[in-house]
Amino acid sequence: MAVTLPRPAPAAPAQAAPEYGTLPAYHGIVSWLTTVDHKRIGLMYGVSAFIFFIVGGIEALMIRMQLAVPSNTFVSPDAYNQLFTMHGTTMIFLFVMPMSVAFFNYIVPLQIGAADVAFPRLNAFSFWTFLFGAIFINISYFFDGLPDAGWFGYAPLSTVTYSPGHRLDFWALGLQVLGVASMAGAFNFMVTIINLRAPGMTLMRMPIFTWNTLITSFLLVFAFPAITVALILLTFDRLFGTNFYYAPRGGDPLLWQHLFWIFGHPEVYILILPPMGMVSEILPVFSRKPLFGYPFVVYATVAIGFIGFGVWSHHMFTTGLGPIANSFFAASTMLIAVPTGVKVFNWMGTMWGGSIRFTTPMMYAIAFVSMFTIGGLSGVMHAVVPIDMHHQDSYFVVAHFHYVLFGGAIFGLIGGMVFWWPKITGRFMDEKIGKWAFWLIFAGFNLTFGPMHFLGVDGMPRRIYIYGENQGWSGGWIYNPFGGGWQHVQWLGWNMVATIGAFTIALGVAVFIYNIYQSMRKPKSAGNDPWDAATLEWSLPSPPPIYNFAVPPVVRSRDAYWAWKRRPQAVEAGETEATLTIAGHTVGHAEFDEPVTEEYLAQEANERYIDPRSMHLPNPSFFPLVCALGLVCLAAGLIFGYALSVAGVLYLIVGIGGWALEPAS
Ligand code: HEM
Ligand SMILES: [Cu+2]
Repeated sequence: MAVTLPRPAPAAPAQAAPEYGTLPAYHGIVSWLTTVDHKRIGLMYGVSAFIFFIVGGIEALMIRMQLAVPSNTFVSPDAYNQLFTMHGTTMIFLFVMPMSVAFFNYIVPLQIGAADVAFPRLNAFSFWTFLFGAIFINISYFFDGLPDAGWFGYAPLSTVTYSPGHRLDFWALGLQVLGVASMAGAFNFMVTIINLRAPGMTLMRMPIFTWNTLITSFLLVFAFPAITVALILLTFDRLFGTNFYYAPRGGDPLLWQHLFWIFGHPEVYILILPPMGMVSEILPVFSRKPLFGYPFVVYATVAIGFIGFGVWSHHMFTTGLGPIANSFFAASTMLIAVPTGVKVFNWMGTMWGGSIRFTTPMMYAIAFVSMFTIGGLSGVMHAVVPIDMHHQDSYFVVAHFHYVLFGGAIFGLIGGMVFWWPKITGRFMDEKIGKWAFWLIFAGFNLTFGPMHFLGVDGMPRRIYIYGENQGWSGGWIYNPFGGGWQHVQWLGWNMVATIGAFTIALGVAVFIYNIYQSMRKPKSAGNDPWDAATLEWSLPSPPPIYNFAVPPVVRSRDAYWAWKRRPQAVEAGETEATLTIAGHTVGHAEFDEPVTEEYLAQEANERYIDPRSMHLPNPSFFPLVCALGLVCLAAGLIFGYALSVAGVLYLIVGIGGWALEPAS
């Protein structure tokens, strides 16, 4: 029978974390260096990624400063190459990916009712390896200058012939180190999600963000080997005199493009699936309706994961692959738009007929759906080969991928930050300041990247540092009320508009950061479940205790926590199987006659803190940090001298040995 509830169950009262919230083993900074707690690792990922967001953003602002007006001399051509290369590399590998991993870490174990990830020390190793790899790429600034061959490092630009010095060595080796971090993390989350789910949480009862994490992990594991091979060959070409990529000596630059894009296209799904998962959590909560067509969203995501490996050559239509290959990749690319479109309709179906609350996270989620759709549509345009011949390397492409990466990924990630902020910090962000930040970022985003569509079809190529007055990418009319009337000025034009937009985004991000700052000064008053949310992490105190769940949660339906909050009514109804509904929409089915009923009800214990000393927890460890250091020294030695590599190997031996021999708990 159906049990309909007019209002959600009341949130549990706010409760301050008691003194024993942390374990005694280490204190202060050492406790962070040795932590294996997935929540702390998630926080460290999040903070580092956000810092790199600011770095990548400053690089973007410098690019836009240079391009604001024709014949500008704000930066040199060499600096410009470094700026766009490091802007792309930073945003992709050092911001969007690790920020998603921050949420995998913090949220996924809580969503599936686990005590931690499957391999807590491996998780710490992933983080330190990421951090050291990220710093390694950036310190090239102090030696030879920053990498400058574009984020996809095309050969032969990346060969020693065109890029002597060590810039590209820092880039290739640094990405290699980051790859190790990604692979270790991906295996960890695959094992965690497959093995550590709470009793009763079948795959089709799994929260949708966890589903996206699982699929993203598979994509990482299958995509990264391709770039690993590509980078090994590049490093051998550059350091050991082999010749894989340099055509005049018989190498094949197209080999690089194939290897890179076999990784690169799945990579764009690695970037977008986690934010899609976040949006798929946010929309139901603030529409007070379960995700519309949950199985279709899951299957569509799986389908995207598979087809994503069969479209890579759409980045290479202009390389002369021939009509057969071009037709195949055009068709496969258009095919992938189908499951993507399915998801867009599911998100709209979720909002349809819901009682929508326009909170800040919801605004970002709606912005995600609409802006991502614009970017997706221009993507389908590139799939048409003769059209792509014109788009290739123009600002139309820059507009396209920023609509998916910024309008999609970034809006999803910021929405996720605001959504889970009360869970992670116990505090609220201010809604009013949050809306100011949202509208500034949203308006700035469209001002920046909308005009790039026009510049692109007007023929403005990407990766140019300068353009002339007479090329048609500048110049506009302005009205002077003090005489002269309408006047034509050279400094005005779509490029100037884009630059003003970029600074508007920066202002919005500054307001967002202020919101974080003022929120951290407020008391922890968020309570366990401020949004009346659907998944298990919201059953815990905010911030969650170090051990996560006092009793293992028992899952009886999809949207487990929504169902659990409605259990008294379902039990009262005296039925063995109840259909739980919110605002007329089915949340889940709960079978209350199973022998675990007692345990199901015992979950109340999870709403409070208990003494963590009564819980079994993994020990902190120094060895993940030691191993990560060893790995980065090994890589750095190829540039700075082999003695450093030898030291790195010794570190690794000590690290792995100690890791193997120390007691895990
Ligand atoms: C603050 C907002 C941003 C602005 C103003 C901005 C601006 C730009 C501009 C003007 C370019 C083209 C440079 C050129 O071709 O000469 C560019 C390239 C690029 N951007 Fe952004 N961007 C922003 C945010 C992002 C984000 C959030 C991402 C990814 C998540 C991203 C990823 C990229 C990539 C991959 C490239 C290509 C780099 C290359 O050609 O090697 N950008 N950006
Ligand atoms: Cu692609």
